[in-house]
Amino acid sequence: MAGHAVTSLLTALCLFSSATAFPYSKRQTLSIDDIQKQALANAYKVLDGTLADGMTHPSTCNKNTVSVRKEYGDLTKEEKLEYIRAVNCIRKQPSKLPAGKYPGAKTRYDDFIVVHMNMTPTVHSTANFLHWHRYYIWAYETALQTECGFKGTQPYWNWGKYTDLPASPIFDGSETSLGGNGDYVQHAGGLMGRPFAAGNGGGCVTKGPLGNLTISLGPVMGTMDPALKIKANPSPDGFGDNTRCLRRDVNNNLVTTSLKPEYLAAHITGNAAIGKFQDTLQNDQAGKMAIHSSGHFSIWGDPGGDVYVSPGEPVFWLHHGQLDRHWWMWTNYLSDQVKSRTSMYEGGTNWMNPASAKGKPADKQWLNVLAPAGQDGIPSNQLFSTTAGPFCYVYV
Ligand SMILES: [Cu+2]
Repeated sequence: MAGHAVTSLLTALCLFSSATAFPYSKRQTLSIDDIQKQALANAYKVLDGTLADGMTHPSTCNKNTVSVRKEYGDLTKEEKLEYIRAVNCIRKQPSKLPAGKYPGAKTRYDDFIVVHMNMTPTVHSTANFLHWHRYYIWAYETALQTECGFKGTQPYWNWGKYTDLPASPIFDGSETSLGGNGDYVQHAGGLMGRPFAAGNGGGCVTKGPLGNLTISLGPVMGTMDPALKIKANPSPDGFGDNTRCLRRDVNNNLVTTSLKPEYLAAHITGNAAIGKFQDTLQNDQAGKMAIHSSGHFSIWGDPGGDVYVSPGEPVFWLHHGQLDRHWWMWTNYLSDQVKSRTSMYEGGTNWMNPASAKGKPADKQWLNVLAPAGQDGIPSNQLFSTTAGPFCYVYV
């Protein structure tokens, strides 16, 4: 009897002191890891036909064939080296753009930058922002696979995972990183009217397997300290040849604020409509930098901090991979919402023109020379699911 009473008391104490150890479903707030787990479980249900999301899923995309995108730090050493090899390869392949039209486009990698520069006003703060970037990242992953024999999938950077970003597996400068931080140069912080502390970089990236990278396109909308005197492009549109080093100022200003796991989870659970979800993703919120910008400005530098030319930063693809995952989690984590969220579409068609036409789900999206054969001009409503239309992948 006494023993039972003691056990009950201990149980009661435990309930108060560590409620999270118990299935306290009503009070429990979902963590970002819970959201990821639920989203993946539902994505697999969609694939095996036990949960309808309103899309047609090709029979060629199933549990056995679906590809899996992983977090960079979760890749094995061999997987990291294979990704780095493929990135270095695409940076050496010839451009497929019309010769002479874009003098700064020297390689196949540059093609990805040019297309982004051309499309910037119509794919940011617009209805197709998430859709077009999903399609764009997939085209990059596909180019790595088909043009450089890449055997893996596009990795992502889980924003909240590294509280010391320069020391993370992505930026630590080791042979398995995507290059180190920029070398330290004295430079001012401050970012487009926001207070922003300068990090310990600011100079050229010289360490790591992607060290001594150069960039030729841009800048168009640079955000680094003008005192660094980053060379202006000979052409006002940024397409001229302006070969210079790639700079970074990888910093910890945002990884423990607007990119921390609790904040990301609250963003997903707190915004039920796509318009609100997109806007709060892209616009600063109550003194916190927007989540999308926070990823870019945690890397910063040139061209990483330039909205037009940012894909010239090799970690752009990991950041936007995570952005795509964030949307994928939001779409899929609630089984009774999967169908409605999969088709939600809202917003305008031109960032620079608030009076631009409303985007329609049937609007075609374009990748020009980046699209694999027969895969250009896909309507947004075929880009809603990562296992329909041209896609067949999930995130783990
Ligand atoms: Cu973009």
